[in-house]
Amino acid sequence: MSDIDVAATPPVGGMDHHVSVDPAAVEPRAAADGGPDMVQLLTPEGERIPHAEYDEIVDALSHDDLRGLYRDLVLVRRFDLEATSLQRQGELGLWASLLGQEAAQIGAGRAMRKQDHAFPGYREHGLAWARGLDPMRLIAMYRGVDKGAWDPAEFGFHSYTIVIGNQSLLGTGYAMGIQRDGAVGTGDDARDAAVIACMGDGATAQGDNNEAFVFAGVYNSPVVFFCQNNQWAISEPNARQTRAPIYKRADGFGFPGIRVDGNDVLASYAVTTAMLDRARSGDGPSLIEAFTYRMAAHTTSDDPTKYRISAEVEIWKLRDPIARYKRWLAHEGIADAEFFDAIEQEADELGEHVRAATVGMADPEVGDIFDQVYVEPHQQVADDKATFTAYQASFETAEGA
Ligand SMILES: Cc1ncc(C[n+]2csc(CCOP(=O)(O)OP(=O)(O)O)c2C)c(N)n1
Ligand SMILES: [Mg+2]
Repeated sequence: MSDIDVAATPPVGGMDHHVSVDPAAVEPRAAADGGPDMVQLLTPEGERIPHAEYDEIVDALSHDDLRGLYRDLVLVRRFDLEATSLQRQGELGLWASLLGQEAAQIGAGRAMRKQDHAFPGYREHGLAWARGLDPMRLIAMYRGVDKGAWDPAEFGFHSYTIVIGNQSLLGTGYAMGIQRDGAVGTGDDARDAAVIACMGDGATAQGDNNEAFVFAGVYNSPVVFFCQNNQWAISEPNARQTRAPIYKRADGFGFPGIRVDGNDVLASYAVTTAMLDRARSGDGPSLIEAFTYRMAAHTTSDDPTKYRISAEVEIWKLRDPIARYKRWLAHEGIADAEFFDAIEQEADELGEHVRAATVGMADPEVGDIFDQVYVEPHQQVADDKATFTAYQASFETAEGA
C-alpha cells in the first residue's frame, strides 16, 4: 500500500472537492481499546471477567489444557522471534512476524476440530502450530527452498496465500463443499465440519472479501471469517479501510459479527469455539473480529517507524497476550514457577533447533521450481525445465573452465 495521505491528496482533475477522512467521524484506532462490545475474559492485568455466554466454554478446559495454551503462546512467539532474526542474518528471504497476535491465533486454532479446515494468509504461524504443522515447513517456504506445498488435507491447514482477501473466497467455497458433502448439522461430532477463513483488517476492503460474505450468507455456509484486526495494513491504518467497526459489517450480510479481544487467549478460544459449533451445526457463517495489534513491522521489508508513532506501540505492550495469561495462571495456582521455567527451557531448545535446522537446510535443485505445476507431467513445463537447467549448467561450465 502506498504512503499517500488521502486527506492531503490533491483534488482529482483540478476539481474543488477531495476525499478527506474526518478523524472525529471514524473509530479511534490503534491506541483505543476495543470498546464496550468487545468480548474480554482476561483484562490486560490478568483478571478474569465473568461472561454469561462464554464462561461455560472456558470452564470446560482442564488445567492441562490451560497450561497447554500458555506453552503454545510462548513457543510460537519464540519461533517467530528466531525466524525474524534468521531473516536479518540473511538466512530467510522474508519473514512476516505474528508478534502480538499469538493469542488470537492460538485461541482460534485450538478451538478447531481435526476435521475442520483453515485458510491462512502469510502470518498465521500460530494457527499452523495449533494444526500440527512442523514450523520448519514455514521456514523452508520463507527461505525459498520449498513452495509451501504441505498436504492441506493432512493438517486441515491450507497453503499460505499472500493474495489479500483471497482466503475468504477459498474458505467459503470449501465450506459450500462441506455442505454438499452432507457434513454439516448431522449431530455427529466427528463428522460435522467447519472452515476458518483468515483475513486482516486491510482485507475487509477487498472486493473478494465482500463477495465471499454474500455467498456465505445466502448459502448459510459453515465458515467462520476470522479477521485479525491488527490495526494496520502495511502503512494504512484502520481508518482507511472502513468507517464502520469491522465486526458490525456482518450485519449487512445477515450473519453475526463479534469483536473479541485478540490479545486474550481465553476469549479468542471461547468465541471461536462457539462460532465453529454454530457453523458445524448448520446455523451458518459468522465474522469474528479479533482486536489485536501487529507489534513488529509488516514484514522484514518494512520500517513501521515511517508511519506510526512509538507511543502507540508502547500502549499495546501493556496489553501483551502472554504476560496477562501468565499472571492469571499463576494467580489461580494453575501453573507455578517450575512450569514456567520448563516452558522457557523448551523455548530455548526450540530456538536452537530452528536455527540449526535452517542453516543446515539443503538447497533445492535448480530445476525444482518447475515441479508441482500440474498433477500430470506436461511437455511444455518439461521443456522449460530442460532449457533452464541447461542454461544454469552453462555458467558452472564457464566457471569451471
Ligand atoms: C490483492 C492484493 N493486493 C495488495 C497486496 C499487497 N499487500 C500485501 S500485505 C498487504 C496489507 C494487508 O493488510 P491486512 O489485511 O490488514 O493484513 P496484515 O498484513 O495486517 O496481517 C497488502 C496490501 C496483496 N498481497 N494482494
Ligand atoms: Mg492488518
